[in-house]
Amino acid sequence: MEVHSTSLPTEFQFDVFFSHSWKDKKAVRAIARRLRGDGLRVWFQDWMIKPGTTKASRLQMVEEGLEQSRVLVLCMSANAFGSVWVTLEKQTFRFRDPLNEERRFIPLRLDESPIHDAMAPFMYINWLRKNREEEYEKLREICWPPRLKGVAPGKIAEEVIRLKSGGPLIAFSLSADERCVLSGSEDGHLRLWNRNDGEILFDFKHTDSIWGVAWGDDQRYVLSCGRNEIVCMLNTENGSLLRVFEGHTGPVRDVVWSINQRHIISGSFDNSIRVWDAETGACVQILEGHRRFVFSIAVGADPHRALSGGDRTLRLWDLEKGQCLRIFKGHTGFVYTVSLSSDQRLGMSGSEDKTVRLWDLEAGQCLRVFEGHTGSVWSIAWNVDQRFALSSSLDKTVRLWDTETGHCLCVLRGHESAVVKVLWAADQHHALSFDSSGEIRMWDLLEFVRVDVPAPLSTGLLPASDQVQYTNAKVLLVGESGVGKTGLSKRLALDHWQPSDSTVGAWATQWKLPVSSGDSIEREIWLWDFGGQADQRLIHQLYMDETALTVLVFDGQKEDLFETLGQWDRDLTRASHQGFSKLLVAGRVDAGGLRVSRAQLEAFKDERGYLQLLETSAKANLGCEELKQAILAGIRWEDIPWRSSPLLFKRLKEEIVRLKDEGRVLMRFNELRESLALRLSDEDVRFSDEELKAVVSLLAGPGVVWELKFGSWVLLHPEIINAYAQAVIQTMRADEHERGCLPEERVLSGDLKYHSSMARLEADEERFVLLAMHQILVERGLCLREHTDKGALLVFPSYYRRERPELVGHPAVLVSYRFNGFLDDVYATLVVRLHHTEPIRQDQLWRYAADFKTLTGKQLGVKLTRRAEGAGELEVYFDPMIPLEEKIIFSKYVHEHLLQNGRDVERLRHYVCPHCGTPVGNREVAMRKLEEGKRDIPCVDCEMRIPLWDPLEELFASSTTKQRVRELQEQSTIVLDAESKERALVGDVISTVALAGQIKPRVQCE
Ligand SMILES: Nc1nc2c(ncn2[C@@H]2O[C@H](COP(=O)(O)OP(=O)(O)OP(=O)(O)O)[C@@H](O)[C@H]2O)c(=O)[nH]1
Ligand SMILES: [Mg+2]
Repeated sequence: MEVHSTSLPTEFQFDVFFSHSWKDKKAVRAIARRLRGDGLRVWFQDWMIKPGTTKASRLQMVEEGLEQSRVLVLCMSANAFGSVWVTLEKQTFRFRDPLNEERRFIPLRLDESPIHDAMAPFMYINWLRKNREEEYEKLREICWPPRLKGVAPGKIAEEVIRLKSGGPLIAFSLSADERCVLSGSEDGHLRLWNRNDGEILFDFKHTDSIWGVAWGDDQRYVLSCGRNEIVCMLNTENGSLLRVFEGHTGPVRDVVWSINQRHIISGSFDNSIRVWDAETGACVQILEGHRRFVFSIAVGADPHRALSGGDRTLRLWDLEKGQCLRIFKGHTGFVYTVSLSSDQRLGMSGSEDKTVRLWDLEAGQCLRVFEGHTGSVWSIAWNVDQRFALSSSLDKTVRLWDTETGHCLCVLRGHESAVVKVLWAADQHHALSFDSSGEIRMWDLLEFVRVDVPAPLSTGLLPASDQVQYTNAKVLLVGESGVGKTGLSKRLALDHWQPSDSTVGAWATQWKLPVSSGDSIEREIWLWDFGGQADQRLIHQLYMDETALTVLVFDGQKEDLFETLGQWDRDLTRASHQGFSKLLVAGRVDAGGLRVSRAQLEAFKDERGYLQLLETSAKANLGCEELKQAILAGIRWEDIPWRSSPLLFKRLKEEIVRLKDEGRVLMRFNELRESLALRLSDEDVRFSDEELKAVVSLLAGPGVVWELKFGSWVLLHPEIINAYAQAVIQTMRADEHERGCLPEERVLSGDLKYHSSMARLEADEERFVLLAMHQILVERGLCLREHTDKGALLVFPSYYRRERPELVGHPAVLVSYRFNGFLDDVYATLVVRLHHTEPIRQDQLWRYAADFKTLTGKQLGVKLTRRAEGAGELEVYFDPMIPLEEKIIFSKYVHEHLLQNGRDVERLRHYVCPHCGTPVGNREVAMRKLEEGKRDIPCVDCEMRIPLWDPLEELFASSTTKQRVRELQEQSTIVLDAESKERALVGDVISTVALAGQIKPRVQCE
């Protein structure tokens, strides 16, 4: 908590002065820090007096400090009772003056040395005892200033109300006059409470859990929604049910009123948002786009706009046109809450990933990331002038943020359960927080949100002492194998040359930059060096999100250079969702210069939008400095959000990265904690398990480390998983029949074909990495586990090489899709997921084709064909005897899968003339006509009309089909989750046993 002393109207500038021997500095600093963290203004010599200050001014500063402090804490110890005692004792006089009622004096005993006679009469704080917490409370109570009296120490709460609810409360809303609270509970009670005395005004029992409640402005009507898939409108006078809004096909998570109260907007686990007419109850718009669960909706002054949060994205909607205007990506977990600024230019979101993000809605860009919570963020509230925001979390705290400086102004502690909801009171300086046990707390935040606290300009920020602002940019080095990427990245990050073996997986390191002048935001670069061998490219895509700049390195000696470069350029564009800067770099020029003309390369550079073309040699140190400068200049820092983080988080991150750079691969959480505690012991840095866990998960978001799902392991080098995955693929390729499968036992025991330059881990680490890799492959749906007599087999659909023979029984292609993306992945995951859906049985796998059977034994399937430039076409075919409904559900499932995993998806129906049986030749045109709303087209042969909008299309668009497909999707997700959990359990068991040292390194399969 950062308290700005200048803004406080008290007589004393400091609440407490620490008087101590310099030899006890370290111990005293820890106590001083804690008090400061609790909001007290502390005079501690080390913070107040800079090294190098002359003795005369030092004495004067001490004198002034004593004069301006209310409480003196005298730290007693052997050191203190030694030569400095006279000075220390002298400092106490003005505090011991009985006539001076305002000041207080309290000795604090640091060690067991006998207490000096002069101190004997005084009650003291005993810092020796085991129950130090109690002693700390005492100390804090004494130091607690009158300006905060009447307020529980450390809590700025003025008022606590407990609602007596049977089950946990999930949703809250406050009436406009702030007198009543509406709550929704897990056990289905919608209750209206009198906020003053907690009396229940009405209690309406729903059939299922209530997840969202909203109060109309005129206080006459309230809304509720929940697991039972409906939205209800009730009369607040008698709690009678006025209207039911039906249509969602999944639980409804959130509901809000539009600003003019004419519409109601609800967000559901059926992935859609519905807009309802409040008068008639009719659904006037269905907004689709979220790929999974909608958790939260926010509306502002413009009745046509809404912001929603769900799957890892936020979406901005035009409610009138039913269009998604913008998608915001960045969170690495579900988005549980969203909020709009009053001018509607900014958005804020809180997520499962424990961060709060600030978004520029017009530019579509994330501006800041606020770190500090150690649990999911559930609610966010913005004050009217948009400068301050509150966030509440599962970690039982509320944080107050200054959105301009990024500082966390205070942490409100006191709740004993997850804080579900936080709000500003109408006076804009009180906050109300609601926890799941039914406790409501009201906090006075006036001292933090006073309007006369000047808003610092965003340039020239003053850093708060316990917080940091930083930003990091991801720079990738990519290109063919052997072009000199690793050589260059060593040169860039470590400034030295060292010959290297071919990279297996990827290597990432942090490249620190000096703080640029003008602001206090630390800038850092993460440099990623990817192995260029073909087998690895697939896996690298996992790391390409949020790239700021890519360096495409090439070998100037290569024959078909432009073809290679073109391919890489396309892959890069495909892999990232956002734009990034690009540099084109020739490597190893000392070993031979360019074979093609520079002018040609310049033309390629300009055409494809590369910023610069550079010729380099890491070995001879040629062009490396230029490359460094080009990277620094090429990163668009203004497009990268900056992060505001507790200093503690930052320190922990740095030390974890250091451990990583030192070569640690795998650590148990406890081991990590101890090793960090040891490393940070000199700095007095203390941290809780929750804080460390939060830091680990913040690092796991962008893939810097991974948390294994078993045995509480932290993998410091996630790229090692790629290296092992590559070995799995190589092993499959080595099979002369390329059957696309491997015994699970072989994979888990590491009996694989490894690349010559890959250094395997020690056996006791390797088996956990193998388990984790196996789990990821299964969970991501890249492979199937098939049980056979000889044990489980891992089946990789995209590695089947047997050509499919011509189909018998003439199954007809119903629809095909053109799409872009990582074809192998999209295809493999589709086949695996289909395998896990109930109404379909897998039949045969072929080279890029998979046959399935329906429950009645009819054949259906998919076939992937590669087209030019890395695009693919997927055909969906059916036995003609399969009922239309089943065909549609299956093809819609495929459609949804491609939308979710591929890009530029185009659906092409195969129409056949119902009169003469001639297929429609130009499918693109037919689809375009259909989109334009044309109902039919003429047949080229018999010239009769071929209906475009037929029963099939109707079914395709129907909500029953959608719901059925979603059920199937959930089904496969459940199976995959269960498989993953099962693997995690295996991991846990092995991990526990290994810890007890009871088994030799050998992995059991089942
Ligand atoms: N002559 C010369 N050799 C270099 C230079 N940079 C790297 N090498 C050597 O060339 C070979 C390939 O270089 P790397 O940097 O490992 O190539 P890479 O692009 O990282 O290759 P992958 O990791 O396989 O994708 C290694 O033997 C390096 O030691 C250079 O500037 N000049
Ligand atoms: Mg390399």
